[in-house]
Amino acid sequence: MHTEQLIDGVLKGNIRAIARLISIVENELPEAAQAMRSIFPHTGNAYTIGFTGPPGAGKSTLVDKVTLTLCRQGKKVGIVAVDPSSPFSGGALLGDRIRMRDISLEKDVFIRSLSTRGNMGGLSRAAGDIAKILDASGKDAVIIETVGVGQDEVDIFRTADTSVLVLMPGAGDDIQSIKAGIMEIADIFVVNKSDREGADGLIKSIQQLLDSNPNPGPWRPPIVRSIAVQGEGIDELLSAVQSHREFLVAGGFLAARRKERLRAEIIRLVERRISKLIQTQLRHNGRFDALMEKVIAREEDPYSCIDRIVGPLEKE
Ligand SMILES: Nc1nc2c(ncn2[C@@H]2O[C@H](COP(=O)(O)OP(=O)(O)O)[C@@H](O)[C@H]2O)c(=O)[nH]1
Ligand SMILES: [Mg+2]
Repeated sequence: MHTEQLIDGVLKGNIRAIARLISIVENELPEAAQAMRSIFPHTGNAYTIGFTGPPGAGKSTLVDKVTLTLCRQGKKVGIVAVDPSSPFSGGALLGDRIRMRDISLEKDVFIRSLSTRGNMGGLSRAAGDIAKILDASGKDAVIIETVGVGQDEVDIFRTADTSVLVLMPGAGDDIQSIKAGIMEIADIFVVNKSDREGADGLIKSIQQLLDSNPNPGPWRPPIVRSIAVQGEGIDELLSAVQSHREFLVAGGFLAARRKERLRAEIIRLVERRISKLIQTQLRHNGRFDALMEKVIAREEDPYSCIDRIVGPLEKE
């Protein structure tokens, strides 16, 4: 399939074309950059919802039910599930697949699971690109599920229009164990597994945390109680997402958020390219090794060594 045809298929929502383009981008094949360029003008229409939280909190189950509800409303949904702890064909993802079976059969849903494959730095970029592809393919909503553990996952979580943090009662120190950074960017809290003991206590501690914020923003994150396995709380969650969306649009925050996101993405790409450039240049002409020898012999210090490497770039 030619790239042009492929793009055409993606824009029409063709499942095979979407899958093909995703693997091209994931594997960083030569045609990936041009393809991403071509689809970019067609992005920006889907609403992006991020789900994160500790493993086992019920994110996949919630995403499953939320997707089902959205599908019943006639919406098209794309899902990117990022789980760095399990390889692509691993047990956890297989479990996710099985649980998501009832929705993947419905047309207009596209699910893609991603694992790190040893490349942490590339994960957020891949997830972001896949979200863009799903957006361009005409999905109304793109859902990104990540495990809230590392910086990469926080970066992915940040790419959402609405960020949902899923917690459950009885997970040790409760919210103390969750990264502070993640608490701060959550737009909606979900206390899942409310059928278990401790849900009220967890809600109270989230409330206390929100109350203790010295600089509360104009949006007070609501706390939704759910029992995902029984489908309880899904409508409440979706209406909380809707309210947040309306809040963002009315205040002009959605455009601001998306602008900030693009800015950060461009900066990341520039950094990546510059860093690649420097690495290949250093490796190729052997100058770095020569400089290193001088530093080791104390004929040159590391700081002037850096000047010698970066200096020529700064002159441009
Ligand atoms: N008791 C109870 N179990 C749940 C609930 N939601 C999910 N589970 C179960 O918790 C386990 C982990 O759920 P999963 O959605 O895979 O969590 P994830 O790791 O956050 O994606 C599964 O066995 C689910 O069936 C709930 O509300 N109550
Ligand atoms: Mg999951």
